[in-house]
Amino acid sequence: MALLNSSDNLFNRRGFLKQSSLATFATLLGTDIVFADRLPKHYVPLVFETDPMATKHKDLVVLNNKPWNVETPAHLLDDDVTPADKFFIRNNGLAPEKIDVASWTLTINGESVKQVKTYKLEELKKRFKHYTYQLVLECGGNGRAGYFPKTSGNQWTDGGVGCAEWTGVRLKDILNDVGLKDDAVYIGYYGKDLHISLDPKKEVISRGVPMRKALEDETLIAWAMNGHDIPLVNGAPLRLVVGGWPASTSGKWLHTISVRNKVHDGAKMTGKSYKVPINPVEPGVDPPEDQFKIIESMPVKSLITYPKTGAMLDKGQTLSLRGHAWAGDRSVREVSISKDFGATWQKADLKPPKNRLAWQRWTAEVKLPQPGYYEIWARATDSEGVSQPMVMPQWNPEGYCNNACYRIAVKVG
Ligand SMILES: Nc1nc2c(c(=O)[nH]1)N[C@H]1C(S)=C(S)[C@@H](COP(=O)(O)O)O[C@H]1N2
Ligand SMILES: [Mo]
Repeated sequence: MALLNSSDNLFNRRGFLKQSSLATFATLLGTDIVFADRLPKHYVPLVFETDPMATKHKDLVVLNNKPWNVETPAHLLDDDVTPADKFFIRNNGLAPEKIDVASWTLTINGESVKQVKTYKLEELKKRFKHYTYQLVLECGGNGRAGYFPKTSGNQWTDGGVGCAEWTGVRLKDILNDVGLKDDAVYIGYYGKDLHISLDPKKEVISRGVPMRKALEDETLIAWAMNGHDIPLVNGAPLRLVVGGWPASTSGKWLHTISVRNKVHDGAKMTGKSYKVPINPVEPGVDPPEDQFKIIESMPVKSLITYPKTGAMLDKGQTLSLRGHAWAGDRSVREVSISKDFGATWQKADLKPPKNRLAWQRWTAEVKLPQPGYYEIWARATDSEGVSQPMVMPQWNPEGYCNNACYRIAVKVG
């Protein structure tokens, strides 16, 4: 699917498909392209042009299609549970073209397993108890567009987040079945996507979490999203789901989990990826690598999902607002709304989460005194008393964890 527009890497200098690209296509297709030698210049076989957006809501916003990075406008995140067609996409490479569910396996290996074990997907479903949780996945780079100075990477505004209902087995049940050595400290995942260069030896992304997070009840190896197969672009047929942490830890197209005796050192665990400076830096300052730490739980955040920004109200009409709030590993204690640029705040009605690590619904009724322009700001506070910043939070060179208050514009006629 996502091979569309990766063409720069596919062709040789004369514009014909490289031998290596042809070999990759054959592997992905599970068969040869007959007449491959007659393909026109710069021609990508149709089967690889399938658009992942075909399965998504038409108003999702494509930030990048090479690889696919697609966000959800806030007003489309209004459902209690995010439907699959409104769930954001963040690919670092090229999604596998073909997945064979019947032969799909999960291998557990690494320095810290007592034995290497491989399970067929069917076996996982049969042998272990099933669990369903609503879990928030938020890209570590969500909100990046709000940082000044600008940081490089996909310019996510607010829509790199969703809370779907995931069904699968607990990672801890599988690890328990495999047997761990005492020195296990971290897990790392491996998925079946392909590096954007099409070099099969290059890893796309292979991240992980410390054992304490891996062994939480809600950390799932999931095959279903909202009661249906996971969409291919979101990681079918099997993915890791780690709620509350950067969604980069939730490996898609999962085939292997390694249990490590050190911090996992796969692609995007090293360098500055998904890390922030240990000590706050002045905006624009990029310290050396050894002064960075890995992002763990995501910060408290909220969205106004109704109405959409730009709403028009009649004079005297009460503004009915709603949205969601979430706080990484924590819960949300309070959501407050301001109609006067933060001078005064009114408490919203806040529901408890469906389960730990799910987002929480909030609603509020706001009276607007007279015709004119207003801004409505929403601010959540987590269970430890930490609130969202009004404007830009601590700047960091990679542009992660922007949890500034969400705002909408409203006019009363
Ligand atoms: N195999 C694999 N897993 C992956 C990725 C990827 O590119 N390849 N992207 C990660 C990142 S950075 C994010 S934010 C989430 C996005 O999940 P989604 O596309 O289902 O929204 O998947 C994570 N898991
Ligand atoms: Mo991400």
